[in-house]
Amino acid sequence: MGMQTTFVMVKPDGVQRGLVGNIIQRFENKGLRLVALRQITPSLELAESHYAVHSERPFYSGLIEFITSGPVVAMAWTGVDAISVARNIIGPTNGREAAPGTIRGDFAMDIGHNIIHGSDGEDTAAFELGLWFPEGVIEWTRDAESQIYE
Ligand code: D4T
Repeated sequence: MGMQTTFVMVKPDGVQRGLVGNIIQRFENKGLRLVALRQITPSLELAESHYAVHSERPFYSGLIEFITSGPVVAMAWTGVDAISVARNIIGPTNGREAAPGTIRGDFAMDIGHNIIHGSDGEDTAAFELGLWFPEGVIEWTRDAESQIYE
């Protein structure tokens, strides 16, 4: 158990379907802390770097075409065990098999158009955070009380 920062990205289908707010709400509600946020239409270079691990897979070219098809919302979330916590909020890859209550279980019907990506381990998270947020993330503490009362 320890503090981690994970990379999460709402894919073009999630952005086009207007799910960004609902998705951010789930991570905030859980108690994770948003430490970076960026909307971007990924370049071919960025998409190929992100999915380099899948470059030999049969679905790779379709995946690259999809991820570069429009804006995505890239985020970094911090918390204890944030990588596995985020994966649990997201649900398994195939939306038809994902349990209701997870993002994919609630919104996705397809393995390719599955709304959202989340890093699957510490090495991946470090790589993806560096790739999407080369300028780093924001250091801050969540403290609602000090905002509610002046
Ligand atoms: P990501 O990486 O997007 O969070 O998804 P997962 O971690 O849940 O799934 P993955 O790495 O196995 O797949 C990466 C990405 O490729 C798409 N994909 C996957 C696809 O289009 N067809 C397929 O058969 C598979 C396995 C979906 C997610």
